[in-house]
Amino acid sequence: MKLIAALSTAVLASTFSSIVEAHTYVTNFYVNGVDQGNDVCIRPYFVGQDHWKNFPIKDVRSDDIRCGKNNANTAAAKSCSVPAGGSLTIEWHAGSRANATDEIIHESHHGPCMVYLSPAGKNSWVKIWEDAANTGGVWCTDRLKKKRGKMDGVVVPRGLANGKYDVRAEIIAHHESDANYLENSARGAQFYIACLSITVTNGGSTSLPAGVAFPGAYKATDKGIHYNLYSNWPTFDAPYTAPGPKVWKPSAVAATTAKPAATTTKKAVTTTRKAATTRKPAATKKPTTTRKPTATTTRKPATTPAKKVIVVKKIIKVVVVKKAA
Ligand SMILES: [Cu+2]
Repeated sequence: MKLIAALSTAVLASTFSSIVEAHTYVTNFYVNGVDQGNDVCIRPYFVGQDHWKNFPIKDVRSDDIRCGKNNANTAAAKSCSVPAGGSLTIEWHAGSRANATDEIIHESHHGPCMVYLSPAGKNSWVKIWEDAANTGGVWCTDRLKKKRGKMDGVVVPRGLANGKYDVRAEIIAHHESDANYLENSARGAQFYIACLSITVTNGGSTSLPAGVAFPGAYKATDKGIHYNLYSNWPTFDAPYTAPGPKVWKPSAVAATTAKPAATTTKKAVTTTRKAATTRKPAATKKPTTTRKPTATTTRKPATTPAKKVIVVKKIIKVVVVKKAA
């Protein structure tokens, strides 16, 4: 019995290996370039008789589109600490990471890569990074193969509030997405997904904006999903637009960190009062145009400190003169 079981798994493994190695999954996760260990902080992939961990998800209406097969509401055993502003590197493989010639993802699999962030367990995903460029028919998947599977360039926004977050990393393979999955479930776009757990430290006061839900964010008919990779080979349908929301630009973060600028404007207001007699003519002309006010408010802080210095210098001089006297 044991022998038969061993034989059957061996046969299964050998028949599956060629298909299995065509796909991709995440094995490792790095924080600021430091490998956190095999499978660490990654939701464990589901493995079943008819599903291997590198298998794609295809139905965007399924809960599986959130974090992979049967993983919508699971959690990683550990959450990795990442300082706000720190970098995340997500390493993908088709088969074994120990195999130096692992193909990472099959050469037929071309498509974009995306990374989303959500407060832990909230299913409110904000896209923080994407590589959807397909210049000359070279996609993120092709670049990934050259980098030995390392999806890099992902940064946790500076100023993001401390706390636990879920990271959703995704690759879409378009080699069969000229077909719409809803019309032909044997084909369609293939989604490779991994969810990671991170704990942000050294953060600021910026919370994530409202995100999108999975399922919900994608439709099988989205232009970046039902997409014909071969229509204009090798230039493809450039420019390609990835599905989902646009990448969140942490300009919101810059705005919160720029608070000191807001306080200097207040000071500028008080100094303008003093200077009101000399500048009034210019001030009355300016309101007619709509754009100038921003220009004037930004310029004012630059001139006021200098003026203040002069005033302070004068005061000091007076004090010095008085003391000397
Ligand atoms: Cu595949």
